[in-house]
Amino acid sequence: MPRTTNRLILAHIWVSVLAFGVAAAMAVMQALSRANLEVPYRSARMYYMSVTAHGVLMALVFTTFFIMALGYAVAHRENGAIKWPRLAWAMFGLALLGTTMAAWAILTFRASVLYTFYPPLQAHPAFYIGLTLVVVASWGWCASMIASWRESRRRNSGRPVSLAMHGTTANAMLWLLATIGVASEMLFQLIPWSLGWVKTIDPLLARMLFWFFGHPLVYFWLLPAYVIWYALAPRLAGGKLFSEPLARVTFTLFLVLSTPVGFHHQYQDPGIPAGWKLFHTFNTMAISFPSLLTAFTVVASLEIAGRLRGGRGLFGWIGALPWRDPAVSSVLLAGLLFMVGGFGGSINAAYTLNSVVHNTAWIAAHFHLTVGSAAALTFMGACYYLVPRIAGRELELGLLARIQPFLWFLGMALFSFTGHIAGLVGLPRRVFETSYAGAAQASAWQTLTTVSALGGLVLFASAACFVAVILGTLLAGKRTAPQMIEWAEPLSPPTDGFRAGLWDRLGLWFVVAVVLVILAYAVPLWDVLHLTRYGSPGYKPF
Ligand code: HAS
Ligand code: CU
Repeated sequence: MPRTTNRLILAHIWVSVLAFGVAAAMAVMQALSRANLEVPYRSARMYYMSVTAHGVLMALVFTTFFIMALGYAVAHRENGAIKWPRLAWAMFGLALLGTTMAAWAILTFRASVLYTFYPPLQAHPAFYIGLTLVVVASWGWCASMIASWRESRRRNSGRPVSLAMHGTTANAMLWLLATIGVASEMLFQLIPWSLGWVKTIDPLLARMLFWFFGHPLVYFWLLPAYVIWYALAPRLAGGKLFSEPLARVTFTLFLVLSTPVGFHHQYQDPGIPAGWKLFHTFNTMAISFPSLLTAFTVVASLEIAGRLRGGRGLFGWIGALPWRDPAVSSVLLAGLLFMVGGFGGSINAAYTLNSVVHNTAWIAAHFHLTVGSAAALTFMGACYYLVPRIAGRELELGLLARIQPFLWFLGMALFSFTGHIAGLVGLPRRVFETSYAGAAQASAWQTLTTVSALGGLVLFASAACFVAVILGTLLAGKRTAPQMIEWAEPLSPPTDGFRAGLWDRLGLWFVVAVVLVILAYAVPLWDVLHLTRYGSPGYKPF
């Protein structure tokens, strides 16, 4: 690999891992605070600053920088070079500048608006402008991915591009479509309002634009994890990918169906007719389907690996898998947690059940099993494989790397399973203290929040292991020659019928996705823009 591509990828990994470390430290304080334990400097002001920093740094910075790093590694593996390296570096600089601006605003208490930044809570303009810069930079990454995909198709003259490139490109296209929502919200609403150019803002319109972006955002996190589950994990586990065509279909379905579902975050919002909410519900049910396909294909691939390694009987193959390899155990454990988290997602998506769980601790528990486990744990495991290969160094602190995924699993189980139950008995999400001045009802969740806090401590131990291993490897690992990534072989090669595959034509499916988005959003957006609207001034409670 040319050194400049390696450096580019490692620069992204550095930002990603450092953001992760800071965000993990913030999380401990939050978990202890919600268990009503006295921690130094505990106050509502500190809590909401910390939750904002944790959400933004974990969900938006750690993930996005890792996803860009992985994308460049995939594109490099595909074509032997990445497209437009200068642009890639410029976009890295822009994303870093944006991150620094947003982080400054948050850490100086000027942007305690949480990672969804719902108005009328108002932040310093640097927060909105900073995040907008990160989004603009990510568009440069998307262009590079799509250009790499096109080049690979040209060079392969008709043969399909690698599955990893297919999945990464579907994700880049999905992201381009999704970010139209947040870019509009930033440019037409939040930035002019935070600068004082307009006095009021329409929260409903802002929420619609946010969730237009916010739901596909979750698949922007998930698809790189799926790239690793399909294209890397079967090989690392010692097996083959069960069905490559099914895997390709999965990524294409995500491109088509990820965006027209945003109202499942707004079931309880006024101003959106029930019929439109129902349409988004149907689409939500449809978007669960590619994850069910994934559960089937990935588990079948793992079974092949387990049996090739000598596993016998109905479940014997599970024990035969290489659980001691952290790049594999992280995928296995992330998948197990995602089974629970994904099932919870289907509950969220049902209107009547949503009214029980909306805005409760259940939701925070749901997304710690999805983005916090399916995506984050997979990314950490992938780092153990990628970083030594790209940096040309041996993995340091191997023992810590080996126990880290298990600690994460244990911590997340303690944190999230209790969170789900606490949500069902009524504990709201995003409250700073949960004793309600000793109200009788609050005793229902006191034990649960204590166990949850214990989970938070275990998670922190796991996070510390991860940061130590990666920084140790980058700074002190024994030098070796950089190595290429090796993708998993399919069980049977793509057939001729599939080669002409409709599912590979991502440009066409992008157009289908746009049409579906117009169907799902045009009328409700038009209504919000044309009916009588009420603006709100900004609020800064802290
Ligand atoms: Fe969600 C809220 C519905 C998936 C993230 N979600 C959130 C929020 C976040 C989030 C961050 O309908 C909170 C937003 C906020 O702050 O307000 N979600 C769903 C549905 C799915 C789903 C239907 N969510 C995700 C993923 C996320 C994510 C993925 C991040 C990466 N979610 C909702 C709804 C809400 C919501 C409502 C709004 C709630 C409210 O009221 O506010 C589906 O995509 C899930 C499908 C998944 C499955 C699981 C398949 C299982 C697999 C595992 C295979 C196992 C293996 C392991 C490989 C059906 C693939 C094998 C191991 C061995 C040992 C053999
Ligand atoms: Cu969603």
